[in-house]
Amino acid sequence: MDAYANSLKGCVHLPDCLFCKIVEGTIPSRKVYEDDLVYAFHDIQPQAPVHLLVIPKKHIATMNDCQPEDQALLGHLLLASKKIAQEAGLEESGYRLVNNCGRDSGQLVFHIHWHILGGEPLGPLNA
Ligand code: DGP
Repeated sequence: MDAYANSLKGCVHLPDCLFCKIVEGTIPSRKVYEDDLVYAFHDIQPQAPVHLLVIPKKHIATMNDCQPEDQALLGHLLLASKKIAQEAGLEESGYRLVNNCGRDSGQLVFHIHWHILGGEPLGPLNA
């Protein structure tokens, strides 16, 4: 992971990407977690009592744009999501981890992200 983190140093953020701006701090956010590779913050339009977004600092637009070299980053992000959910008090009750990919999924922000949703029973996905 150190080698991967080093490879991301100097990683260019896209000037027009909302979530790159949040990582850089030029757009404010309510941060809940940060490490070398990952940033997490409260969603501005919560769909559940707890609604957090977990993003890689590296700009990747969608799941379709992930490459084999992103394997370590994606694994790291999922394990960070577990820790973030635990710290949000969701470990016992459970939570939903959602990635929207592309137009039909409803993806609005094209910087890959995972929603952590919880804090109440969420119901079936197709409800
Ligand atoms: P998606 O539809 O999967 O692309 O979800 C994008 C989410 O991003 C959506 O739930 C609302 C959230 N969002 C959009 N703009 C902002 C913002 O400026 N700040 C924060 N914290 N969240 C945002």
